[in-house]
Amino acid sequence: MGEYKADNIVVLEQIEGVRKRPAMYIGSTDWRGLHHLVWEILDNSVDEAMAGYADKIVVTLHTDGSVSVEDNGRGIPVDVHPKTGKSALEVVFTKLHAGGKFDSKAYKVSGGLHGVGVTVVNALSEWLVVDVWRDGKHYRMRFERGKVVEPLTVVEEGVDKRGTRVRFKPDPEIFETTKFDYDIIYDRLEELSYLNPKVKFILIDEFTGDSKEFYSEEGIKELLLEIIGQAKPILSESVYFKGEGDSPDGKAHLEVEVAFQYVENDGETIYSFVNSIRTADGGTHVSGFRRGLVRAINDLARREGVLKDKQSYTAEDVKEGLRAVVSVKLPEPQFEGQTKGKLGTSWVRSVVDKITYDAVDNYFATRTSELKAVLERIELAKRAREAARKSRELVKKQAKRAGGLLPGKLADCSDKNPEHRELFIVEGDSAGGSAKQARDRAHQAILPLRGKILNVEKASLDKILSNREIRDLISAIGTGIGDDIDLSKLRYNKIIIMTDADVDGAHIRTLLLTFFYRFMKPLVENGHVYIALAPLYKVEWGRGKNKKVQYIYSDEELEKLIKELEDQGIEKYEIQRYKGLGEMNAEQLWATTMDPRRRVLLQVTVDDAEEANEIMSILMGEKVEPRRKFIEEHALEVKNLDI
Ligand code: 0RA
Repeated sequence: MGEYKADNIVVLEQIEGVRKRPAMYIGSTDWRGLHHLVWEILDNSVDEAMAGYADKIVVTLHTDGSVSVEDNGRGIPVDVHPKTGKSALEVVFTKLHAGGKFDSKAYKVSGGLHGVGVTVVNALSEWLVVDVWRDGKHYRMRFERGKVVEPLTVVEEGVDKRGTRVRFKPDPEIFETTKFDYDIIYDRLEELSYLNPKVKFILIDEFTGDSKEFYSEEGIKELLLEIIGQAKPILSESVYFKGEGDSPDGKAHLEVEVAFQYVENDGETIYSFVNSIRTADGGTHVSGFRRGLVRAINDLARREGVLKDKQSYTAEDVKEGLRAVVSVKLPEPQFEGQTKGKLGTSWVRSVVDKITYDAVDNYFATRTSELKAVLERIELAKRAREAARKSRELVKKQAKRAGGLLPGKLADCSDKNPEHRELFIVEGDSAGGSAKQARDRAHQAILPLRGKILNVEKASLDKILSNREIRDLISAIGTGIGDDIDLSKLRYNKIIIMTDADVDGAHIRTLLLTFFYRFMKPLVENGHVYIALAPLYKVEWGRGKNKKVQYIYSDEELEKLIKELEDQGIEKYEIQRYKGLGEMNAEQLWATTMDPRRRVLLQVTVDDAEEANEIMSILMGEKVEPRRKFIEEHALEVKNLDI
């Protein structure tokens, strides 16, 4: 019995220790630490499912502030250890790093950010109740702040249900907040459903009555489809492979699972996981995948004769259009970085590299036409990158020439103070001509752009940058572009896009905005970019001294004015519809669109960079239809009216 007492003292001391320094075990006592408790409990049920014994996991947010996780697995063992007289269940919930079979690799694959054990959850809960259904019985045990308050008892016999339910209420003495967030748990379960295919995850919110089911038949292949979204794939189906390997010392085993695809859109997206935990900043598993892919692609391209012996594609070329999910499992992963979102375990890199190389090499060995499509995509990225670099250099060179050589078409203004200067970007030479006549020469500069040159359906980046008109624009603005942008060199305080109020005008305006967003974002962020609103109609009425003229900027406004006029008994009025800026004479253009006292300017802002980025990718995307539709619907929806 002495042994039993000593053991109990150790258990109580351990619980004390966890409650004294909770952050040591769960990272923090804020909302992050709070949700960590759920992940911890969830991990155990997921492990049971991964071992093939459970296929359903239900998470419930209860109105008493507790949360429960229930699975239909084998049920936590309840057999009593003869020496201590304690059940296996009690040991699992009261001893830190419970030894024996619960720690064995066969049962526990996780451990990483989580994996501190359910004892920690128990110690940090006001109360915790475990229900186990196995061997035809329903068992229950209850704890408070880590200590047993109701011993293991059989609540019911003759039941054929199997499984485990852990329900706990976080201790408000420990946590800054004890309110669980539906959305956070929702996201995690969705992610888990992709990482653990064929397992049904259910989330129930008893506060609202909401519930949600997550199920994936094909796992990360389906997650990859989510990531690809509307983008157009290059390969007829995504590449999928699995592999395993060992650490050099032979002590650790690694499992790798990858799905990838190439799409027509630019950029690279890789979702990566370690032991089912998202690694937002990648790490050695991701760099191993990239390296293996680049090596395989280069060797395949050489074999195909697409590359000569000495040529090769760089990682930069290979990543354009790449969409991938990389998931690895290994014991005791090391995490790095501020938010521990990066895998640091270095031997993982070479193992994933080799597995990737072999799998990609093998996959394309028999799929020549698919390989050719990918190589074409990569070649395109390489050329685009080279063209972009060349034109950046050209722009830089231009800017370096004494005072910067200004484009010939630019009708510059005379005031030297950039604060007072405005640049009008005008669509078409004829409107440009009127604008030059109409302007206030001291403060307003005019740069006419030939619309049809910009009006390309598939305006790829290199096309935009090698475009004469765009280069003129860059020279006129003076700041340079991209990472080298220097706002102190900005030659105009206001850059005003002045295009026709029709679909073509909207298209050109959108291309210009896309350009500003991609290459001169700080200009947008600092509110230097505007859209000039051109009138759609001119309405005239009255005679002689009573003659009245009003410019109208929308159809609703026109309807309103006509109603007003007719209400006033004015039967005779004349409506002129402007089809384009070119139709207006200089005087009219000044009065309606350029005179700072009368014009309507819309300031272009990027207050939500992510949202804007998404919009831009629709606009820049490969699919013409959604883009055209979007442009027509949203082109004039710009915030901040500056009249
Ligand atoms: C170890 C052995 C056995 C079941 C479990 C662990 C188990 C643990 C958890 C935690 C949450 N749900 C769980 N389900 C099962 C079973 C040993 C046996 O029956 O032979």
